[in-house]
Amino acid sequence: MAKIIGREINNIPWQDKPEGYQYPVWRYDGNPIITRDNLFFANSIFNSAVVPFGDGFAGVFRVDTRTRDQVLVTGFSSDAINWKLTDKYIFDGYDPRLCEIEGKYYLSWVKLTVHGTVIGIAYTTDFENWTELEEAGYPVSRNGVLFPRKINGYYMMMSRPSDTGHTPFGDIFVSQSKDMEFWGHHRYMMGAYKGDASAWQSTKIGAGPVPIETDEGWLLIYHGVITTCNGYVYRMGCALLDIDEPWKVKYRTKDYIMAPITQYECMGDVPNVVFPCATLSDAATGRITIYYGCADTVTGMAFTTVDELLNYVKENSL
Ligand code: BMA
Repeated sequence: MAKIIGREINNIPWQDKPEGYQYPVWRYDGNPIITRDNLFFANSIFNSAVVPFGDGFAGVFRVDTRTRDQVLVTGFSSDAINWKLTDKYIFDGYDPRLCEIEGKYYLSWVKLTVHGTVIGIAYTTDFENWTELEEAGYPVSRNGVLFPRKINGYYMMMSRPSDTGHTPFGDIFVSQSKDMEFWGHHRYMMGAYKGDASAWQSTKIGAGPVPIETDEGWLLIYHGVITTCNGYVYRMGCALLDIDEPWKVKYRTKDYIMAPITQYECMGDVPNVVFPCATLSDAATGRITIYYGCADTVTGMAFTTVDELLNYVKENSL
């Protein structure tokens, strides 16, 4: 078994892979786990981030309100399936990721400014009080995702330079910082794949959850987009990155690992979207639970293991 380097989470949500199921990621049979019914002012609650916190779990949730404002709220859970969301907005914006580094929980998200979207960064230790840091770079950028430890003395963050619209292009870059304030040493990591060999990721890609450290490298789950007659379709892939120079991609899935196929992934405010923003992973068992937005409307959960993903990416690599 490949090893996850990280904490044990013995109460990680889990269901075994269904008998006869052929693919590396399978859905929770109680999906969706979060809907607009979780908050009276919500139009939709999706693309959200969770982490272990105390004896349970905490999260930052993307809520599009009933005025269609985009805000982030906190939430708490003892089992990581049933969530109690607060009605306090912590920031405007969308697509939060949460990353624990040296006892602080860092939030990176798509912050809205008059000049376009930027990567906002803030941290908390208690999910009550937040300290906002300098924005990481200038507009327009999205999908800012931190690595969970310093690498060779640098904090590292992936991001995806964008435009002010629905961005018909997009590649992943890695930036480095000594202090979480000044970012530089930018490196290209990987881009949309031009060609039929892997058309599901031919328009744009973006980092998903915080990467998982393994004894074989960083395991990254990301989203890939294709343009169809009916608009964009968002699917999930994964890649294995070099442990010391994570802009070096060792393997990357040719086939996707998950696509919108259920009713709650294919119907909603934006149909045909699965958008992963967080995982929980258990170093003892290799289990990984993925949290993902479904059709920009509700939040779902899916399961895999470190071996399922590593075997799949090696056997199906571009
Ligand atoms: C992206 C982001 C995501 C969203 C996706 C599909 O550009 O805005 O929040 O899930 O589009 O609409």
